[in-house]
Amino acid sequence: MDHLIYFSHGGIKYIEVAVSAAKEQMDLQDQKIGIIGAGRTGLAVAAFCLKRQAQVWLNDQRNEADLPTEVQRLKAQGVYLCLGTEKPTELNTCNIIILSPGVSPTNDLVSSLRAQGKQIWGEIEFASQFTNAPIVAVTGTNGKSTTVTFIQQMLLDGGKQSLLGGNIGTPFIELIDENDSPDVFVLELSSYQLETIETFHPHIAVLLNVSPDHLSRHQNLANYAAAKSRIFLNQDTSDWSIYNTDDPQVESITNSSRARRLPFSLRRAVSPGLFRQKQQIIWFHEGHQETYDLSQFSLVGDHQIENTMASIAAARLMGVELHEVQRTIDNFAGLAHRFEHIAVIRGIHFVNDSKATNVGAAIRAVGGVPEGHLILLAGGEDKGSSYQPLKDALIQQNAKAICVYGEAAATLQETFGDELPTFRSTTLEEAFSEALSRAQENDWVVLAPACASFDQFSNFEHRGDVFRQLVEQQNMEQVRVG
Ligand code: UMA
Ligand code: ADP
Repeated sequence: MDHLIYFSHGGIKYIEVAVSAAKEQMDLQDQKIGIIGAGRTGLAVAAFCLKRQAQVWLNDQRNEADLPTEVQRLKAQGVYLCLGTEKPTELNTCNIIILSPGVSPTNDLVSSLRAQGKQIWGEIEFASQFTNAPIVAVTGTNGKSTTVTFIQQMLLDGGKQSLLGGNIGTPFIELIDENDSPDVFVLELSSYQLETIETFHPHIAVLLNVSPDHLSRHQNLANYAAAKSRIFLNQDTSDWSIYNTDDPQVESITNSSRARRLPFSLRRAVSPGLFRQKQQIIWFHEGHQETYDLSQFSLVGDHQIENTMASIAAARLMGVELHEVQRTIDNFAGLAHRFEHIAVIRGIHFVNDSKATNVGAAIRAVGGVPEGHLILLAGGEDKGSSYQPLKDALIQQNAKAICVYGEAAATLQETFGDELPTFRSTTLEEAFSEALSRAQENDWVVLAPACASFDQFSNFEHRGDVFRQLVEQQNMEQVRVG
């Protein structure tokens, strides 16, 4: 950063990042740019490059008929299509290649282009070349979307002009307008996106947690954690690394950061750092203390306190006033499909946690329910990690029933069946009926699948919506929650 403005509020000094000197931006005019992946990212990159008079080739493994209709509009505007994995020879003529996050940088096509000496860029790295605005970046296996949304809301409530994007849905490149820079970008970053960054430099980087996920892409936990650690790669002593000190993987990754380290903990009082004390969050910072009240906070679960601590630190370090942060905490409603308490019907609670697409998130859901009352719906597309830690959590919770379904059903039944009451179905609908037939007053029927949704649904939102419909179809007296 080129210069920083210091100001003081309530005894604690905060930094506000001033606009740094203009980066020398890449000139795309007449550049030959190849884009791999014609999903949300690829289409946004193509539109961005086209607007800057580049020649654009768009590659996808899918056939033209299967691609989004937006592709036809781009084609009409001059984007060339070169489809298939076998013979996209047109990419050989490009000097810059940009990868969508879902494209592995080590696949055969990318490897062959790299061997030809092409410049290979990930979309986040590429987009970051076109802006000087400060960036708050958040990664972790779970909690990213909730945390970036929370931070964004705090910034907006604090009067900061901020834009939200990345893995949460809007590609970073789509947020870039060289003529209108926001005060701050808030970016959710996946391991796929971080894997290909080289100079990307967030002023504030948040690492929430690391547990096994996406192992089919990264092969093992060490590679996955290494991809996550890149969020700190280019930070320096003027930056901040906010991290969960309770998570040993996170703690060891963050040791390598050159930025100022700001831990948060649920388990102990950290100083400097943030921690929970009864119904409050305390922040010790440079010899001073701030206190945040949680009595109006509506989200359920310890993990939401972790997300809140990270969000408070990020927003305050970006200059939002304490009382504005407190107001956001009091009003934040969270996101759909994340431990969403849908209804209580005849005393039975129904929770939609469809976004619990991995074992780590499902364990948090299990921990959010009264002991002895959990009926879990789990299953879907297997992601290659062990279900044993979930089994341990279910045993500890004395779970009443586990209703498994989908592609992973056999593996789940094999893991749980010897020690837990496990019932196997084919579809979510059948598993739901199974769950209902066992549920009694004060029980909690929780959809926390620990798996991806793609075997039976278009995405986790679709799966959560189907679950909600199943709940709503119950011909019972409903008492709405909240
Ligand atoms: N494709 C290829 N070759 C490949 C792989 C994919 O041609 O080797 C093509 C597919 O046929 C498809 C296109 O690439 O047409 C899809 O590209 P993509 O998978 O990168 O997806 P996008 O639509 O560009 O969305 C991506 C993120 N997707 C993934 O990382 C898989 C979105 O995160 C993100 O919201 C979006 O960019 C904007 O930044 C989604 C996701 O599931 C929600 N993320 C994973 C997660 O959260 O667990 C990491
Ligand atoms: P992400 O964007 O990382 O997938 P979300 O905020 O969408 O994160 O939440 C995904 C899942 O993880 C949900 O099941 C949610 O209840 C759970 N979750 C949210 N925050 C955390 C956290 N800090 N630790 C563990 N699980 C979490």
